[in-house]
Amino acid sequence: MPMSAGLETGFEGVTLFPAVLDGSAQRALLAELEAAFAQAPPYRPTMPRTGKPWSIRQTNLGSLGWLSGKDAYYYAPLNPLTQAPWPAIPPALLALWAEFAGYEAPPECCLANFYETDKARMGLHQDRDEEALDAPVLSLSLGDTCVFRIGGFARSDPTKSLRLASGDVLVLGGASRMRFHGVDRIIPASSQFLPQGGRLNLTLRRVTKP
Ligand code: MD3
Ligand code: FE
Repeated sequence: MPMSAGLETGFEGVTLFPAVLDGSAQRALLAELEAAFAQAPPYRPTMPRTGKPWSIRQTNLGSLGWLSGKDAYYYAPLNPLTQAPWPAIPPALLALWAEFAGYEAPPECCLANFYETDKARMGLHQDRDEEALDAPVLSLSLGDTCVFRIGGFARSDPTKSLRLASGDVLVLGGASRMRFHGVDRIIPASSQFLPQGGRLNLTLRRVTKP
């Protein structure tokens, strides 16, 4: 059971748990993540088909990585840049999943999104490449606050904005698992946590059916 109730967001199945990790827990986790990122360096993906570069960089941890291929998005057990398995998901992130996700099986993918400049954003999209759509998605934000947007089940449905700050956990499950969502912008210098500034998002997903 989560230690705090979490904030209702107005969307059933979408719960914000503010400041779950305090500064020292965030620093301990970041040290572990940096060791993992040295093994699997962040890269700039390109959009399938168009080849347009993303404004963010990405890498993965866990048994399956989420990748943007030439023709489609896909999950793969090896890092195509190194041919090595992705680094393990740190225990502190697995513990967040155990506490907040309420799912029978552990996450298989931790996608790390690096929003390094105030130009970095993520357009409205759905997460639909997973088989286990009954599992929630859990997101941990580190560094600068972002303006996150969540909408309905069609791109043109009305949306609402939420601010996600360093240490916040957002859980997206149930009927809301397939809602369109994205990141409009990063608020520069809103946190001192990351030495270079910017925002680091860790998204935990169950990919296969347990
Ligand atoms: C799924 N990342 O990696 S948090 C993504 O902040 C992604 O980097 C954003 O969207 C980020 O796919 C947002 C993850 C998230 C948030 C809301 C969702 C996943 C969601 C709502 C419904 C389904
Ligand atoms: Fe997403």
